[in-house]
Amino acid sequence: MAGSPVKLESLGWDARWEGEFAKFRETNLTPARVATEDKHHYTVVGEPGECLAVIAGKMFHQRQSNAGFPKVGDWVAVAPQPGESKVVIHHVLPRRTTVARKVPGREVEEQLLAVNVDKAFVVQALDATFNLRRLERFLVMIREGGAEPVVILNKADLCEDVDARLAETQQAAGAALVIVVSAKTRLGIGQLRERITPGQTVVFIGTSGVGKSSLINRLCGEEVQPTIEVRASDSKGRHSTTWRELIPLPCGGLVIDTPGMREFHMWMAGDGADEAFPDIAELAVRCHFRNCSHTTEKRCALKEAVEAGQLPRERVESFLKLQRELDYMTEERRQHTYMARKRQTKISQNAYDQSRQRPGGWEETDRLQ
Ligand SMILES: Nc1nc2c(ncn2[C@@H]2O[C@H](COP(=O)(O)OP(=O)(O)OP(=O)(O)O)[C@@H](O)[C@H]2O)c(=O)[nH]1
Ligand SMILES: [Mg+2]
Ligand SMILES: [Zn+2]
Repeated sequence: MAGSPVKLESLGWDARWEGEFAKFRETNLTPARVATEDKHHYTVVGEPGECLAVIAGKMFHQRQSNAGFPKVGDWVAVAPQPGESKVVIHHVLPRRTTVARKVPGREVEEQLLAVNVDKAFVVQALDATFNLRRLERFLVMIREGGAEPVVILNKADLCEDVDARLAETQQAAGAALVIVVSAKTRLGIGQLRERITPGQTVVFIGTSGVGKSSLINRLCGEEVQPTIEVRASDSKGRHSTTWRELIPLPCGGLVIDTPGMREFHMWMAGDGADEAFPDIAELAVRCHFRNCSHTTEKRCALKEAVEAGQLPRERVESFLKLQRELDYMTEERRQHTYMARKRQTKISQNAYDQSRQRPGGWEETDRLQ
């Protein structure tokens, strides 16, 4: 590795990571964190500094899915290659948190946007693109993966009624903190900085043009990330950030910039929806029927709250829509795993048959799996 020496603690390393890494130390591997990824080419940063990295052939073949590849934010075990400046990644430490979505298009596969982040800053712009329903989707996604969401309302300079927007957002955000900022006037930047303590990792997510990179530049005190002017006509930006990258802040802490997302589908299904909608989860236990679908049933606490004006109708609709999507994904994924297992069994069976006919046949078929 090359560059100036870096303390692992400043990258988020702690006693728990050290404990998990102990077995790799015995085999002379060293820890490093993935800073950038680009089609299986990586930069990692560890004690000696930053360097290029490739993944070990064995790891390439043994992974179960794309999620098995190292991602920005991962802690990995690396080995130097004699006579080369690149290192080889041999293992990825188990992830503490993930931020994931379903890959765009029809495939049922998870796409990891960032891993091992303590917090996720969900950025929305206080302009024509402001959308509470979209915010709710992001919050569900983050809660599912275990990171703490913080809602950032940027471009306050463009908004006439910040207080009203803040109140609406606070209701949609549940327990998540909401911070109003402007990358342009620097309003609230200090508050943002205070939320990122040394050793912590924060990912910025949100649609293209909301100002993620502009805010990161403000936090860094210099232009480290490129930004592009948005079209005034529809407030939409062209994508200016094209990769994910782990960036150290001068005041300690690390941020991950991500490209804006156009398409966003739920991936995991767990308690994320309930956690992102605590007001609804709390009310729903009062429905008369335990398995109330909150649509046609009588004595539904959600419907009553909407009628009494205590809960916005759109919020309930948004919750039900997300719930349906999550249920659908769970079912799709169940089918997907079932099919994959079936294929696997078939391959093993063929391999077994062949190995009986041909001595030493296992070696060749091992590669198939
Ligand atoms: N008026 C105003 N404009 C802002 C503010 N923050 C960012 N912008 C502008 O919004 C545009 C998009 O900003 P970026 O930081 O590139 O947005 P991004 O979220 O990183 O976009 P992608 O990288 O495409 O996902 C740029 O023209 C910025 O100058 C703000 O607080 N107020
Ligand atoms: Mg950007
Ligand atoms: Zn109900």
